[in-house]
Amino acid sequence: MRDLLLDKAKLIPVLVVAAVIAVGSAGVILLTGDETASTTPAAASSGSASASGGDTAAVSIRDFMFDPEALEGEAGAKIEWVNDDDANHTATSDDDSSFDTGNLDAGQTSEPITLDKPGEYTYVCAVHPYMHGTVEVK
Ligand SMILES: [Cu+2]
Repeated sequence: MRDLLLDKAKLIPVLVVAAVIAVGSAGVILLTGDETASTTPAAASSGSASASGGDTAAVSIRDFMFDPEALEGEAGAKIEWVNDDDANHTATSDDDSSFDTGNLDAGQTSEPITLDKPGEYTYVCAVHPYMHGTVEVK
């Protein structure tokens, strides 16, 4: 019995480290509010992530790319863009009306954007139109 307890105590730091590595490799998929940070192993390989209603998903902008490039969410889920780059960026929907973060300085996080209408939204950085991203609302 005593040995079992010791093993558990040793295991916990290992799990914490594993979780940190998993989050780091999957890009930034943060759910704020009551939720703790979480990630899906599948998201790392596909470059996509998902968020459910009421959650906030974060898209990181780094090295002139959106990470994850493809985000999937339920209607009502919030999305925010975090500029982890040294350059200014935006996340601006291609239809010019669904959303636009406006200019994000280095280190700045956008106001959360909520998409209530299902559909696939493609977006670019208005400063660097070769930067593409997609949000699919279900
Ligand atoms: Cu840009």
